[in-house]
Order: sequence, then C-alpha cells, then structure tokens
Amino acid sequence: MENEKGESSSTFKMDNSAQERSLPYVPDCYAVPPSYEPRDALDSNSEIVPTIDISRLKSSDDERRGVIQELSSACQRFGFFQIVNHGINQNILDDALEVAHGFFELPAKEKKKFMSNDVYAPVRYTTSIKDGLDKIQFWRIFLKHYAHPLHRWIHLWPQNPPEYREKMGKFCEEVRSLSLEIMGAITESLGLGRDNLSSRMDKNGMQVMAVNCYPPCPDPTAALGLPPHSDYSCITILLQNLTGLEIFHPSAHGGSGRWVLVPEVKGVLKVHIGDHVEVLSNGLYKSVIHKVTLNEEKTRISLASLHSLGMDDKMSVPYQLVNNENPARYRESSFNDFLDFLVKNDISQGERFIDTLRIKD
Ligand SMILES: O=C(O)CCC(=O)C(=O)O
Repeated sequence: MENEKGESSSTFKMDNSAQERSLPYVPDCYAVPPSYEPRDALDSNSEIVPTIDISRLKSSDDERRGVIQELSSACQRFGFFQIVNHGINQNILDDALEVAHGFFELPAKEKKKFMSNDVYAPVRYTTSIKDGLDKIQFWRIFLKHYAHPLHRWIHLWPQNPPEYREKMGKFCEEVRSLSLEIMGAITESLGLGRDNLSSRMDKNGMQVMAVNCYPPCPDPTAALGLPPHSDYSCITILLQNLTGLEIFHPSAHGGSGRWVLVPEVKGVLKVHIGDHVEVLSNGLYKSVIHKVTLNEEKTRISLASLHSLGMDDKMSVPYQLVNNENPARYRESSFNDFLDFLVKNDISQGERFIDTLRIKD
C-alpha cells in the first residue's frame, strides 16, 4: 500500500533503502505493527540471561556434567545463553567486527557486486529480509555468505576491505569449532551421546554467516532492525558491538512472557537455540524468538554464525526420544527446506518455519 508520499515497500529496494540513504524520517512501510509487542514490555533485568563458563566442558567428568546441566536448563527456559571463556582470542573477535564494518563503509559500487535477492545464492548483499518484497521493511543491511568448508566458499567473499577474507575466515573457523563443541554438549544433555551428530555436522554441515549492519535510525521506536523470529539452524553463535538484541522469555511474568534486552559485555558470545535443535529435542528445548531494536546515534554490527546439518541432510526427532507416550512432534526438514519456506513466506508477518514442522495432535 502506498502512503500520501507515494512510498511503499518497493520504493525502498536495496541500493535505495531508507537506511542506506540515512533518511531523516522512518517511512510508513518500516512502521512496527502493534502486534510486535510494545516497548514497555521490555524486561530490563538482563542479569536473568544465563551465562555459562564453557571452558569447564574440557574439565573433569563432574565439572562437564555440571556445565551440561546448566546448558540444558538454559535451553529449556530461554533457548538462549551467553558463553564466557570460550577460547576465542579477543583480537579475532575485534578483527572480524572491524572488517565487517569496513565492508559496509565501502562505496555502493563495491558492495553492489554482491547484490542479490536470490535466497539460494551462497554470497549475497541486500537489505531488510527480502527487500522490497515483504510487506514491512527493516532497518538492516546485510551480507550473507557460506563459510564451511572455508576453501569452497572463501574465493567468493569480498576482497575489500583487503583483510576481509583473512580476518572473517579466521573468525568463522574458530566459531565453527566452538559450535561443534556446543552441539556435542547439547546432544549429550539429551542423552544421545556427545558424538551423535558430530560426523554429520563436521563433514558436510553448513555454516552461514549473516554479517549485519544496523545504521542509526532517526526514530528507533518506529522501526525495527529485525522482527521477532527464530533461526532455522541447530545453533547460532552471535557477536555484537552494541546492545540491540532482545530475546523473548516465554515463562516470565506468570507465563505471559517478556522481552529481555541482552547486555553487551566485551568478548561474550551469545548462543541461540534454533528450530533444528527444537526438533532434535522433540520440543524439550525451544528455539528462541528474538528481534533487533535500533539506536539513534550509533551503527550496530552483528555477526551471526548459523550452524546446521548439510544442505539436504534432514533433521528429525531421534528414535531414542520417541515412545508410545511421547510420539515425534515434528516433521523432518533440511536447510534447503528452510530456504524454500523463506521464498514463499513473509517473516515480517510472523510466519515461522518451526510452525510448519509441528505435527498436529
Ligand atoms: O543482529 C542480531 O543481533 C540478530 C541477527 C539475526 O537474528 C539474524 O541475522 O537472523
């Protein structure tokens, strides 16, 4: 629908979006609908977000059991936790954020080389979610690229800034090893054993990097960086330079739920449980619904590394977790199935991939 200025979602296609042009107002097609939950429902008590010292996974059996217990509780209550002592050097984190920022600062001509609205493309630069196509637009610019195995994809990545490939590549490799360690702990916590998915994730598993930039917004209450959604992945590991990520805590306030602002502490990484771990756990662990709010003055950068099984490898509920009293609650699906879903659905309207996988009673 057009407003009186003749503006609609398709007015703000990539290369011409409000966020790329630093428009001094928020166009109507970016307006947040009331169903997205008012800002006053935000829970500012960010201390409730669980933080886990992941180095203890390498300690004695007793220590490991303790960490796995903490992780299991966080996955059930929030579908989200933060990790400290993860072993990735601060320089590697800083360098990755720096080259990501450097990429978004490049002249449009350079970024346009990667411009694409094809959700199947292994490397693409665009805005919002499906820019110009979805009903509502979001104040985001992003570069998405596959990252595993690195040698298969890195030659497709930006060569500018000149250190992009080296520094982002190092970050991707380190985050990927961490994802395997965390997935081992997750399968162990479900009683499936540490190596249950390791060969499928290690050899052919996918790693998709969403390199996100949220420029300053003239009215941060009127638009969002990203709407409430969950990730298709098994887990997503996220690094941010500023606050802005909010997670939904479903059991807060007597079950009515609340948004919680995730605090930014230097060096701390965030772990999202994705739809495919919700399936793997037959619903015991919940994929976290999250959204991104904006800042009036500063540019926010986030690096979201999404880890899943291979392109066509289907995640299903394991037979060990199913019996007569507890039947499988989800259909199987792959990363490719998610991409097909993305083409046909509008996430800005609250459509969720996980809802299409639920088996109705
Ligand atoms: O920027 C963030 O904190 C979240 C990013 C995200 O949810 C995504 O890329 O799907």
